[in-house]
Amino acid sequence: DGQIDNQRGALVVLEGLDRSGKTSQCNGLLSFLEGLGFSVESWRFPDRKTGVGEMISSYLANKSQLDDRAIHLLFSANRWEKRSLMESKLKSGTTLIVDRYSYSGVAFSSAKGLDIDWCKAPEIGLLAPDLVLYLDIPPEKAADRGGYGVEKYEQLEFQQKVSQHYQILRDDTWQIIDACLPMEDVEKQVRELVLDCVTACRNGKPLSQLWL
Ligand code: 2DT
Repeated sequence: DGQIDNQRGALVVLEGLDRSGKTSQCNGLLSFLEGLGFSVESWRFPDRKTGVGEMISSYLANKSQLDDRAIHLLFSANRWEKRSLMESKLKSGTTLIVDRYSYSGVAFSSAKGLDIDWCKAPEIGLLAPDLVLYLDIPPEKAADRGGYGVEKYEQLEFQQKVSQHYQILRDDTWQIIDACLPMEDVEKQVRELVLDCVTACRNGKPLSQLWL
């Protein structure tokens, strides 16, 4: 029936500091939802495979230097270049599980000292997530989890700033999950919240846009 054709997928974003467990939860969610028979894809930002993504990747690996505002706009452009595909996937009924999104964009750049409204501006009009799962972990604990890698932002002091800036971005699409709990408990909460969200989207919750 026509109702079924109109059922859209959900846009679910996972956010949190480095080593908060986002990537593991994204992978877990993907197989969980696939197992239930949903159409689902797992995405991540930055998407390092595009031309813009290659520039971002080189910056993060400290192989190139860019002005703070220039790299901010590249991260944003990297989302814009995926926007129409994102919209068509959602409208055709595919749920997207996205590892980092505009909140990372604003939290990381404003943690460098850039004005928060300036940081938000280029994100305006991107698709708004239906649900943001924030995996909450104290920066010191995240650092203890096997340490950081060698990329640009992977230092405790900077992560502490990012953590503070994330808090400013919380809105009613956010659910804060204690990422220090055992992984199975985190996973259980994540699954329940995502199932509710997927159901709401199938029942006609409209897609909306960020920060308008
Ligand atoms: P991963 O380690 O998750 O690949 O992230 N970042 C990310 C930004 O500064 N702005 C953004 O818009 C996004 C999506 C967070 C790579 C690093 O890039 C940062 C960590």
